Formats: sequence, structure tokens, C-alpha cells
Amino acid sequence: MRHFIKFGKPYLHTRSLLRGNSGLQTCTHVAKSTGVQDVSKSDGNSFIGMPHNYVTKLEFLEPKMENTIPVYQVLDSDGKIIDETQDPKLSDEIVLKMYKDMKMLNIMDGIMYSAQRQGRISFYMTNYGEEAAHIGSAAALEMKDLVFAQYREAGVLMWRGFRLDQFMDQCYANINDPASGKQMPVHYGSKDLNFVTISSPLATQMPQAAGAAYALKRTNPGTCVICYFGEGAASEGDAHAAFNFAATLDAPCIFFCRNNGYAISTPAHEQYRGDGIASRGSGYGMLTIRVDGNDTLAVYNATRKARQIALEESRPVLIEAMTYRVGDHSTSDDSSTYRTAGELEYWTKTNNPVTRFERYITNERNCWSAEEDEKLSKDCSKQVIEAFTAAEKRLKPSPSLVFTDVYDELPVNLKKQQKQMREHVGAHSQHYPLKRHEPL
Ligand SMILES: Cc1ncc(C[n+]2csc(CCOP(=O)(O)OP(=O)(O)O)c2C)c(N)n1
Ligand SMILES: [Mg+2]
Repeated sequence: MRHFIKFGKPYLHTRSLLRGNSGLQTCTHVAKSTGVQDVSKSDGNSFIGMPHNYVTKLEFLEPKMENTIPVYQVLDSDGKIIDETQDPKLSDEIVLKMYKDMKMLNIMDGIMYSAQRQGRISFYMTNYGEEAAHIGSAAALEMKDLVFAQYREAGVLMWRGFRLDQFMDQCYANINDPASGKQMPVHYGSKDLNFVTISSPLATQMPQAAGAAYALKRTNPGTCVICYFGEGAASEGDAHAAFNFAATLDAPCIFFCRNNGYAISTPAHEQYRGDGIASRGSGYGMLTIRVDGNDTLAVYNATRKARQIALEESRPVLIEAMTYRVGDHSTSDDSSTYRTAGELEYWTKTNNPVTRFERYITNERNCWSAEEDEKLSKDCSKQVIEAFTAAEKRLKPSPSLVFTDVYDELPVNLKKQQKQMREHVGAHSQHYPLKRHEPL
């Protein structure tokens, strides 16, 4: 583990790669890397503008797995700052909001998970174990920055001010759900909070994020995009398209990979052969950092710096946050069939991002206490249960709305289907729970 904020600079000298360099030249990043044209001019070897060096030794490049990309840390497991120069010097108000949001996220997850188990909502995904990755990164951004998320980033939305009733209304698909029940639970979105609605097919958000960052560069300088994705989603072809478009178009996009060790039941070591997701950054010519994703302050520093680089130099940055998915993949999964209780215990008890941050605010900053913590847990539960009860009582949207909001104007074929649905449901109303819905 390393605790200096260093971004891996794309290494453009092929000879050095052949000498066994991991492909990343680590540097305390200050300015944009040397442009390809300059490199080619300096040594006189170029291939259509790209640096190009000839050698006479037959040697294949072997990925050096013993020399992996380091993991940036600020806090140790007791919540102490390891190197004082890395202290982001956040106010008490900010660190307390960070902690309270993590706690609220945990409590909301617990209650919503149980609600699904009781058959009150159809589906849920918990965020346990990844609280630092969500809150640390969200706190480092500006509200005007645009968020493209995967589905396990509820903490980012919570930090931005998405209210409990909004979370619950979406999960219950009631009349207050902006998508009128057309999305699965946890597929949140908020225009007001610059959080683009989540899509189920993996990596959908990635090329969209690259394109949006390019558009913002042209129309809204000073605003960047953050794109969250899992290490599993990084295996999708769309991830490649996104990285390459963002890099070649110099788009201010922060690619934030939550490497939580699993893509449903597939562990990370079966998902790729190289040095994780960070090692790919160099191949696309992106500045890259690997960070301890369970260390809130390390994630904060890395994202803050990435934002600065993305905007000042107009280029994408890749962050790989090493964390752990403590919960099942979703309520449709049972992770006890593919991982051990011991593994889970380590990540819940020994390397828990919330406990670590609690130690930081309690022991290091003295701005929090065990009594306040107990009271906070009770307050959070009360608030979640109130929002949950209210959301459950609200009516569901009219079934007719299943046809709306895709096209600006309802096309003829959908109008016809809507009419048929009304006639059918009207004729067989005894088979449908119409009392729970707004009128047809
Ligand atoms: C294109 C596509 N393929 C497969 C799936 C099914 N699926 C949903 S989540 C998931 C795993 C994703 O893992 P990761 O990106 O690491 O995210 P995590 O769940 O760990 O947060 C898969 C395979 C999907 N939703 N979309
Ligand atoms: Mg994953």
C-alpha cells in the first residue's frame, strides 16, 4: 500500500516497456504528459505520429504481476492519517456529513433488503462495504458535475441530496416514482441532482458518459463527468469504446471503477488476467490511479485531484477503487454458495470502511462520540421507516402509463396497444389489483 497521491502517467516509450516496465510511469502529476508529436520528433522515430523505437533483441513483453500498481491510502485501519501531507483538511461539518450519509445508507439498505424478503418490493441491491467509495468520491465533486452510475452507487445520490422518500418511492414504483414504475427498483435518476437514470444492461452508461463529457467540454467548460462502473462491467465491449473515445476526444471524464471483487458469483481473479482495471488506463493513454476504496479520505483526494486534472487538462482519468461487495449481489443472489464466511468476516470486521471512518472522526478528530453514534442509528432507522411506510401506502401509477415517456408523442401502434390493454383489464378487472393503482 502506498500513501502518496501519484497518478500513473501513460508511458509512451516502447523500449522501456520491453525492459519490463509495468507500462505506468508513476509521477506526482503536475501537467499533461508529453504529446505524441513531441516524443516522435525528439528521437526521430515515428509511426504515423506515434513514437516508435526499433530494437534488435527478440523479447516479448511479460506483464509483471509481482510489481503491481500500488494502492494509495490516507487512513490506516485505526483511522489515523498515515502521512500528514495527505490530510485533505476537511471541516468537521463535512466529515460528519460523510459519516452520517454512510450510516443512513447502511440503515436504508438493511430495511429495504428486509422489505424485499417480506415480498413488499420486488428487488433490491445493497451497497454494504462500498460506502467509502461512494461518499469519498461524491464529496470531491461539484454538484454541477454529471454522474453516470451503474446501480450500486446509492451513496453518491444520497450525498447529493436525494431524499429517503425519493429512494422509497422509486423502489415501491408508486405514483411519485418519476419513471411511473417502468424501471426496476434501485434504478434511480434525478435531473435536479445531475444524476443520469440507471440502465440495467451493463456498461450502458460508459459510452454515454464519454459522449456527455465531450459535449460538456464544448458547451460547459468547468464541468466534468464521473462514470461509475464495476470491474465486471469493465469486461463489456462498451467499456473499451468509452475509454478510447474519451481518451482520443480529450473528454473531461473521471472513470471510477468500483473493484469490489465480484461480478455476481465470478471472483475478480477469474474475470481478467492483467493487473486489474488500473493497468488498462495506460493502454488508452489515460492518467490512472489505484486507490484503497475503503479509505474515505484516499478516495476523496484521488477524485478531487482527478477532477482538477480532467478539467484543467481536458482529459479522462481512471480511478480503480479497491473495495469489497459485502452484501449478496442482489436479492436474487445467495453469495454463501460461492464465498466463505471467513472472507466475509474479514471485510465486515477488519476492513470495514464505515468503522475506519468512525475511528477517524471519534479518535483522531474528537468530533464524534459513541453516544452520538447510538442516537444517530436510532434517528436513521426512524426516518427510514417513516419514509418506507409512507411510500408503501401511496397508490401505484395508472397502468396506462406503461406506454408513456419513451416517445415524445405516443406512436399509433402504442396508442392501439394502450386501448387494447384498457379494454382487456376493464373486462377482467377482478383479476387485477386495480384498487392499488390510479385509474386506468
Ligand atoms: C449486458 C449485461 N450482461 C449481463 C448482465 C447481468 N449482470 C448484472 S450485474 C452483473 C455483474 C456486474 O458486476 P460488476 O460490474 O463488478 O458490478 P457489481 O455488481 O460487482 O457492483 C451481471 C453479469 C447485465 N445486466 N447486462
Ligand atoms: Mg464487481
